[in-house]
Amino acid sequence: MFISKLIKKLTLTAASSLVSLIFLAPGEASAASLVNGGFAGSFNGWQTIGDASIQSFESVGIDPTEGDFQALLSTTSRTDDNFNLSGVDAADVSDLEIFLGLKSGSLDSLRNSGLFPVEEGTAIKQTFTAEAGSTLNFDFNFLTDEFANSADFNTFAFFTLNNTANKLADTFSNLISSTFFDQETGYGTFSTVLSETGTYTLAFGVVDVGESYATAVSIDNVRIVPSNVVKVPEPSSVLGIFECGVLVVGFGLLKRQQTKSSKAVNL
Ligand SMILES: [Ca+2]
Ligand SMILES: [Ca+2]
Repeated sequence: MFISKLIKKLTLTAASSLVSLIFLAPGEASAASLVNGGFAGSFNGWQTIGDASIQSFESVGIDPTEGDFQALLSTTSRTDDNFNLSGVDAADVSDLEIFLGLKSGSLDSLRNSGLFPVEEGTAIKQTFTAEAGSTLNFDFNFLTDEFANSADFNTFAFFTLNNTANKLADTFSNLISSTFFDQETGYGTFSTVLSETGTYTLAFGVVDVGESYATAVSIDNVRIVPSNVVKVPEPSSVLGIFECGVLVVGFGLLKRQQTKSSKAVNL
């Protein structure tokens, strides 16, 4: 009896080890939560193509919305003008589309006016996992030396989520004067709810159109806000139902949630 139990136990142990090995097999992509959404001095966690750099207020006169640094992506190659900041040329549109997992022509289809096609630009991307119902938020500032409402040179910034491209801003957006470029939108926040639990690839980019003037987008404070906010009962009803110890835990959670919420909207 003892022997058979021992054999059964050993078999189960071996089986569970095998399961562990299967799930931890090397080479498996193990996407994790989004990291370095504030671009804290580097592109750690992000992949880049083209003229992508980390910039501070001191370096470009654009105030990041989180911490001391932000990502700045531009449409410029080193021979274009003086705005190339990374020493890496902007990438040809076909290379950008491959990097972003987009079908050929996808970026040009976002350009809804004008004579000239999308030519080159810059993008960054990161793959992460998120729970259904969580909210993706990020801050962006579109900057350009192109003329406002430039139909033929309507350079633009965009983001992609799981290989679908969406325009963020172009020369028809509301622009104000800028210090580093001629005009900018100023930082705004984009938010979208992630409907499914799973793996997401998020990318940001900017492209020029024909011989348009230098354009850029700065990105900061990319963050995922979970939806699983624990609802804490009103203190009056808690007193009638729960022990004092539970009440203390409840208030602790409430305080944490409030801190989290205020962080999420504090731009
Ligand atoms: Ca930052
Ligand atoms: Ca260019």
